[in-house]
Amino acid sequence: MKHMLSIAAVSLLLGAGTAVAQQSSTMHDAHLDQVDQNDDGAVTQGEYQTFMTSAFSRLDANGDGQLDQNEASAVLSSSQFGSTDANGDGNVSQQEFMSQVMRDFQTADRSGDGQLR
Ligand SMILES: [Ca+2]
Ligand SMILES: [Ca+2]
Ligand SMILES: [Ca+2]
Repeated sequence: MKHMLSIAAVSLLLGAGTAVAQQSSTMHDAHLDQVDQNDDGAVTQGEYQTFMTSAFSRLDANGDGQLDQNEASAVLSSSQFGSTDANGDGNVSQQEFMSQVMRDFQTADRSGDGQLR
């Protein structure tokens, strides 16, 4: 899970975070809550995808559909940026971003039921 995007960081970025101190690298209930739109205690792939799509738009400050390293720096370390930038053009496109975060979802979903809880 070391390449996992920090949901904590993304949540904070979206302005939903209340506890700045909780910069845990593991997914914490408080952060999952913000992704869990229907509050059923589980984050489905769809909820995660919606959350991350909106995170991408917020990160993309200049709205060109790509994250440069500066835009991504709030949630990606430079080594994470490098591994997310699949075609190595120095920008993370929405497709690259989503394919990375959906891989992260599958990694985190150890039980393989398509839900994080
Ligand atoms: Ca849910
Ligand atoms: Ca951009
Ligand atoms: Ca790229």
